[in-house]
Amino acid sequence: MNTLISKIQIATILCAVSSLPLFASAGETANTVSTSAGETKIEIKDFAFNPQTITVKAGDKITWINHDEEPHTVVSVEKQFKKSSALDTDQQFTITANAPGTYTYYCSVHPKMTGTIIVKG
Ligand SMILES: [Cu+2]
Repeated sequence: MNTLISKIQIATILCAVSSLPLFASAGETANTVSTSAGETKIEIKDFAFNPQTITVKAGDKITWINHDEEPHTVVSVEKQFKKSSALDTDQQFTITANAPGTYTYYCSVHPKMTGTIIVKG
């Protein structure tokens, strides 16, 4: 019995380790595509903004989409853009990045959720 359990545990660990590089490369690909399109998407999932930090050009659009079952908001720490309403599942919120600078934001429902937007001129 003990042997069986430890074999399953080893298999689980190996599986988790081997899948890590796949996730990393998938994320890089998505970043490149969305940045070149002039519209960047930020997914809200598992109580986190993903990607947490983005770099865009002035004039680009930024859209958040909530994939959680919980409502989330997008609120600028220094009120640099209008805050969103509470986003329900699959709801989106879009802003246009104007003045170059660094914008930090958070979710007012879950203040530990934070993200950063860097707008280049
Ligand atoms: Cu939230």
